[in-house]
Amino acid sequence: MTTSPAAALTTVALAQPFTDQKPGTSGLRKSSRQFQTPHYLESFVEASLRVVPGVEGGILVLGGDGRFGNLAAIQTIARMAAAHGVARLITTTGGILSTPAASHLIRRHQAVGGIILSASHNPGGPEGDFGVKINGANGGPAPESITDAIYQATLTLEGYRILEADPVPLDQPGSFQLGSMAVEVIDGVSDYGALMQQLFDFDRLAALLKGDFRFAFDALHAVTGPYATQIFERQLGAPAGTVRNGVPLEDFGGGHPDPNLTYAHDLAALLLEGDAHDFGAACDGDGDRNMILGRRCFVNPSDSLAVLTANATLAPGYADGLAGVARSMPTSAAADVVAKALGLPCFETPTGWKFFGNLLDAGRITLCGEESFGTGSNHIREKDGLWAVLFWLQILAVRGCSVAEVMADHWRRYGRHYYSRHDYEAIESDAAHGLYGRVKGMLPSLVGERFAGRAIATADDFAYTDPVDGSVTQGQGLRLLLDDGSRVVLRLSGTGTQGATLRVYLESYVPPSGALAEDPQVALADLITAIDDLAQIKARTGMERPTVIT
Ligand code: VG1
Ligand code: CO
Repeated sequence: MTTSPAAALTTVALAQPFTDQKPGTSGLRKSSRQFQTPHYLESFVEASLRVVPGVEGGILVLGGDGRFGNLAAIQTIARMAAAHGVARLITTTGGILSTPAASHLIRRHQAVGGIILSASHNPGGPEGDFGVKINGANGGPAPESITDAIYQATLTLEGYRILEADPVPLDQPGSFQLGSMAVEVIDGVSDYGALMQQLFDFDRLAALLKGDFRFAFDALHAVTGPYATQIFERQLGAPAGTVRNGVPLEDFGGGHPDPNLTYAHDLAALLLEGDAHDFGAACDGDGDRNMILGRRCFVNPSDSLAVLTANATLAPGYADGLAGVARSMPTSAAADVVAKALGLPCFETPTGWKFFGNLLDAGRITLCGEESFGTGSNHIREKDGLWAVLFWLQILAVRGCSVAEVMADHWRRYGRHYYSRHDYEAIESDAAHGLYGRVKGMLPSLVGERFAGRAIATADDFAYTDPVDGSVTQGQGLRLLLDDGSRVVLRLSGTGTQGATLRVYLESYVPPSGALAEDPQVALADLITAIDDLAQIKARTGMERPTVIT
């Protein structure tokens, strides 16, 4: 054990508080440039350390996705944690810690919470984005009561406390002392691999991956590289090279670490335009998202949640069945249909993983997911990219069929929810809010009106009452529910950092007897045209087409 010499406690005064540190859908996310502003990171961390219960004398988990700014921020936060009386700080070699692995560490070590440095799927580097996410003792994203209190604290912050000390070496595991705080540097990968081994049948998966099944995993030069290499190649014996772009880079190799058809185009092309692979998957910057591809087959994330729900008992960790499922409001109702058939409770929450926390803690759900490539379960309190990939491998191994066959069989049984999300990114902020405000104002007059050949049955701004603690969250998205069960939802993103991002969610259900093999953009064409007419999207954004279509 080494003791850092010259450890002295300092209070740094702020000339004035920062007024823009309100966390969005998932933590505080800003440009790297903004985070380089002197005292900017420290302000948000100080507020968080004051607000999160139990920090003094407690255990804290700290790590990030390896992007530009990660290592420097870890050193700063470690010294601040020491100044706030944290008893033990758990951090990782190279500062590499995925969001799901952080959630697991918090729970395993009964920490009071964790600080995860990531702007998730946003690009990194000096010209990219940085972010800070605060998680609570259950391992999940802090609820709004906490993030609101943190924001309030930043608004009146007079200064912050920090220990002056040498940096903690992060190049290998070890134990250190920072003032009176113990620092443990651990390998962030092994605990997570062990957890996965409890949930899935690794012998069966190894047999699949060592056989002639061809799998390509793209880590997009983000945090899952070391985890995927450890689990797929070392633990399960997949051929070397199965994991692509597996070395985390500060700027993700200049890419956009967002596992969708636009930003993970190399993998998408490999699976959708070629026949050399049976299965493809990718995760995002911080490892909580997943994209699933089969040979010439893209699995929509809403469908993925439904398939996992329908096949859950094939995985050892879920062999006893599920307590219930939940999905975020804009996620398609594909999982609802499965839940109904299985007699399971099904919940609809606002966008953002923090809203699943209470349901998971109360044991009311086992699986949950979002249309934005997020799927997870009660094994932790975050969505979990590699978990979802392993779950799919488990299903394919047990059923012995292709991804396309799993999907076709699923739709034949439950019907198909044609679904797409159209994102209009980096719109000028006033234009986006003008568009959104106008539709919001129109809602009361829309009920009963015609829309894409159907009638509008409900038009509202989604509000949610948490069934566990009764808290109410309003303003979560404009919904047009049509009389045939189709719907269109509009939301403004809470994670973007440039201008505003409008998300348009489109959904239409076809029963098992209907046409199940259409192109979703064709099946949804009338809804796409109708919402553009109603919301004047092209005219008001000046954009001919969405930036990203999922
Ligand atoms: C987006 C997604 C949302 C997700 C959030 C955080 O939020 O739509 O479903 O929970 O990102 O994801 P928004 O407000 O931009 O729509 V992340 O992966 O991996 O921090
Ligand atoms: Co993420």
